Amino acid sequence: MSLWLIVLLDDKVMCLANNLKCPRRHKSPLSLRKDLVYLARICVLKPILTREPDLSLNNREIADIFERCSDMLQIRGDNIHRVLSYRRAAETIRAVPRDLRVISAEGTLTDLSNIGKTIAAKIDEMLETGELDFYNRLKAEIPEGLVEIMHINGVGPKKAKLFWEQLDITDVEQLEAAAADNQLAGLPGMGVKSQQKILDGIEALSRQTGRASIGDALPAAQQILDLLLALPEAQAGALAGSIRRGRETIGDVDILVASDQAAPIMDCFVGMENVARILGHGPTKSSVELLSGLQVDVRVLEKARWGTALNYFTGSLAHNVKMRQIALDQGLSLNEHALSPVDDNKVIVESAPKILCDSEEKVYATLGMQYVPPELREDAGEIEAAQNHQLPRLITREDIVADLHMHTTYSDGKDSIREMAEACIQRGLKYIVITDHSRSLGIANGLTVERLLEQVQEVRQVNDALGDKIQILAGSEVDIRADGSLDFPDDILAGLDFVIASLHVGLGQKREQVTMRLLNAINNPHVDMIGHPSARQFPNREAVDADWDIVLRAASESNTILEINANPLRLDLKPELARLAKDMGALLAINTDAHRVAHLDLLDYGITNARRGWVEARHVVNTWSFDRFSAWIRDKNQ
Ligand code: DGT
Ligand code: CA
Ligand code: CA
Ligand code: ZN
Repeated sequence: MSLWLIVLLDDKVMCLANNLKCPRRHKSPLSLRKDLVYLARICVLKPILTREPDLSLNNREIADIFERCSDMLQIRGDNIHRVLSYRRAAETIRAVPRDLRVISAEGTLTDLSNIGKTIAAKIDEMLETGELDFYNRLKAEIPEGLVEIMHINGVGPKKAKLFWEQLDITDVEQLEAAAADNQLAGLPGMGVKSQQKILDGIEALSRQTGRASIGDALPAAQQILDLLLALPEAQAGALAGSIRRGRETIGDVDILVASDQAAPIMDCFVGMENVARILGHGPTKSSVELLSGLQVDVRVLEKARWGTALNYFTGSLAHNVKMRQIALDQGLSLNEHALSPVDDNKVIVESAPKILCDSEEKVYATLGMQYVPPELREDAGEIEAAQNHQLPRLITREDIVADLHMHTTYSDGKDSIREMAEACIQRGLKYIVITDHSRSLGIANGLTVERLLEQVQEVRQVNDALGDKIQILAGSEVDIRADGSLDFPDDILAGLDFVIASLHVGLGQKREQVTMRLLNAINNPHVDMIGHPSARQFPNREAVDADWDIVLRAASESNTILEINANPLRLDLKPELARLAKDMGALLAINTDAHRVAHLDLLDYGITNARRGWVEARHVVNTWSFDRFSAWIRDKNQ
């Protein structure tokens, strides 16, 4: 800890001593002063950060506890707002890029969204004692095993409570035994069918590998939607739920179809070849599990109610709850069927005509709001922005004219420079950078200096051969080594058009070390972009632990681009960090990191991810013309 602080301070002292050669190229004396204030703050906080022994819980553990509190409150039957307040706090905490210990020491916990005084006090309690009294009391009241039970498909909070109260069931094993013994079927609201469904749910639980990546779920979902839309009875159809909002991982796929005749659509759906088991087959709603393990729900509804239904089933739950409140404030009850006038006691007036919405636009317009793109519907400020007609103009596929990160047969790619370039021409790109791996990445066939220089020659040749159709630049994806140094010497980097620095090794290092490595790369004047900055990979590789607040700000200060890697197994920067980065004035780029021609089509996942981070075209450099981009790199590399 102290070591890198001194390194940083030295850096600043150099800035002060020699304004001409500031290694971080501070834009102004003012921003330099801000840095110093910031560092002073960190120094004051240092004793807190290095306190030992450390009882306090980390961000993830605190989020987990809040989530369990939320589940237990829901089982107890508490008010939905209270249930959601803990769930939202957990989500916020999972997304904050900074250490809660630091934020707490600053006294700014309540500046975080969804963290009020009560939650903040509970965070402080966990940081100080490593425990939460509120959670301990809940555990004494409600057996913890019920939380797992409630997440079984076909159970939910109400039934978990029922089984506990009626049969004293407190864990999954007991539930399975009771179901096998036919004890559940006789309970109120239960039957043989729902009992079997729970047994299936328990079996699914044991097979479950967690949530699906959007890269696996989206093609499968789109195929089913296309199949259903081809039926003559289908009038319209859409994906809903988390997959429509573009979340990185998908719990289950939700599909809506508008039709007057639901039966043929239900039959077609449950009869598909790739169905492993039918979880439910009702008149207007069915669920299946595909052979891949993915679960899919299809609902059929009237076209006249399309807007309210699509809005409801797109979610998120937190977005819906706020929408319903806004409607109530205007004397309307909003659900999936309609907007219905209510009386002063918020009871629906049956005699009053309901407002049917056949489009989502109509739902939002009726409530006096701007249409909210699905990617933003997470109750992260979009509701208020839509009410004030101040939503951002999110980036689209059409804005992108370049790809700054791709591999070829020189390292671990499968196609040649020319094949990649021609495929990019077909996709309408105006310029690209070839960026193979550097030498120390042996497993990725990283390039030696000699082979890199050879490759630069070939890039120039292909560029000449393809003329005006596309501009091809010569670059490298240089490894940030475990000690923070870069894998090619500066004079080699200086000879390239564009340099990406990326973390591939030493990903389990401590926060201070990882932060120091990223800062080193960012502060190297030859580095133009940090590739997939957090190095996360679904499903298994967690993001590195870094002080993102410092890293993003350093990138912004030094004009180093931060990548949004479009590969659905990466999606890195994640949306929350992309949003923070652009708010800090950092430049972003959305790239495919293609290792073969087909990967170039993964760009849309990156666009969706950027949109979830509220990113607009003006924040993204590969929307720039080639002239603007080449002027920028010339300027930056001087
Ligand atoms: P997932 O499947 O875990 O990736 O996430 P979602 O958002 O797709 O959640 P899911 O499949 O449980 O439900 C789809 C949408 O339906 C959800 O985003 C909001 C809506 N929804 C589900 N349950 C409720 C509810 O109890 N109240 C309200 N207002 N909306 C709900
Ligand atoms: Ca879902
Ligand atoms: Ca669902
Ligand atoms: Zn790469």
